[in-house]
Amino acid sequence: MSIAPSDTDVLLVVDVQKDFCPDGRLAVPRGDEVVPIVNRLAAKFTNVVLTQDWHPPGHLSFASSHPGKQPFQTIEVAYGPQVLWPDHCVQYTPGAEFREDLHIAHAALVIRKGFRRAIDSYSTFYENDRATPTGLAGYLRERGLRRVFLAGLAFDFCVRYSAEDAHREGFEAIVIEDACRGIDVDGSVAATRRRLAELGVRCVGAAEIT
Ligand code: VGL
Ligand code: ZN
Repeated sequence: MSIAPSDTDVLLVVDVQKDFCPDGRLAVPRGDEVVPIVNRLAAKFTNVVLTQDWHPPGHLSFASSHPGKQPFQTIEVAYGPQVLWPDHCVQYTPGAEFREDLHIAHAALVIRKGFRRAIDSYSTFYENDRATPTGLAGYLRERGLRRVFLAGLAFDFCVRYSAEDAHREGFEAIVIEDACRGIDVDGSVAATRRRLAELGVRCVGAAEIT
């Protein structure tokens, strides 16, 4: 099937930051491969929004903030289970920057997330407490954007939860799966595919976007 993006579509480019690419502090395997794919896709969209993981030092999602805990363990926090990560995307550090080869001059908005010390944020719509909005839904509505295409890092965390929330907020969500790469903690990639299928969120290939 081929899909031609219209003026009411938006490409949401999730967390294409140095720390999520090889040599970064939370490197997603082959994360750098999404950059040229996303650059090519973005040229087909009038509307592009970028997201940026943006944590203060000592963030609650960092294993280093919990003595005795290791990265990739899960703990209970006030809003439920939270996976612990290596320190990553710390505000103003080089790892928090977008990849230098990401070239999307017409990206209109950057949504930063995860900057409250005690709340992590995977979704670009709501933080992990599921109650604190980022404002993205309001932006999309005011601009009349109704269909959200998602690409970037990581497939099984920030892309997944952003797609789920886009759907929950009444937008049509479409994940461009080969323009994403996953971390895969405890089967999280397979769980993502199952959940998106359950919700009826389509996964397509970049070649289908014309
Ligand atoms: C992400 C884990 C922690 C992501 C962000 O962008 O998918 N994953 N912070
Ligand atoms: Zn993070």
